[in-house]
Amino acid sequence: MFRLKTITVFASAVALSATASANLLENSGFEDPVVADGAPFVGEWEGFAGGGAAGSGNSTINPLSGAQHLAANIDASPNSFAGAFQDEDNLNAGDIATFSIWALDALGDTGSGVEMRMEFRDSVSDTEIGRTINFVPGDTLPALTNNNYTLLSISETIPAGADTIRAVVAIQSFGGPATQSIFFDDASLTVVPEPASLAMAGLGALALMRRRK
Ligand SMILES: [Ca+2]
Ligand SMILES: [Ca+2]
Repeated sequence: MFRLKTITVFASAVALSATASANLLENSGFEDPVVADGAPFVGEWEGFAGGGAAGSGNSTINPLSGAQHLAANIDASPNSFAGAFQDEDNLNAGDIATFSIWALDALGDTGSGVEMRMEFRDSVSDTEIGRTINFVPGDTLPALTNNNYTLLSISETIPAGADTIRAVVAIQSFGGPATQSIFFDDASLTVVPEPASLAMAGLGALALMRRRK
């Protein structure tokens, strides 16, 4: 009898581990305006740009879905950058976060300056705890083309002390001046509970069952 209950608890823990959260990002398809109005950064995309004729914002030229996407553009000025980010708060350290977004190289001959990352922050002290490396298509991610959108995706465990993820996509010319135009659409940020907390939840349920037995 006891052995049967143990198997049941284990099976439920396995089922939980495969369940990711719903998409935590708002305006994930860029159908609503990308803003540039400062904090807060939760619930909306904040566009940013600097250097040369850089800019980012909504575009209707070639969306992956819906009527709009995010377009990030820079000219051949050195040290230019453009992109957008969004914060998601009330997260749990130890959970595994996955940030993904579809991207297309509108000019067909660049893309090396595209990057995506997650910045892990503490909302109380408003400081950065850490960040993923910059994931660059053609290096750690699939190279972009100008024909089809390519899915870019990164996963990392939320570090201790962090309760917020800043999901960032951008293009830049820090490696050398280059005119670039990248389209982004259908972003996603999901979390799955850390395996350790799942095991603890399973043990808790097991202890409860043993007490009731
Ligand atoms: Ca869209
Ligand atoms: Ca804002």
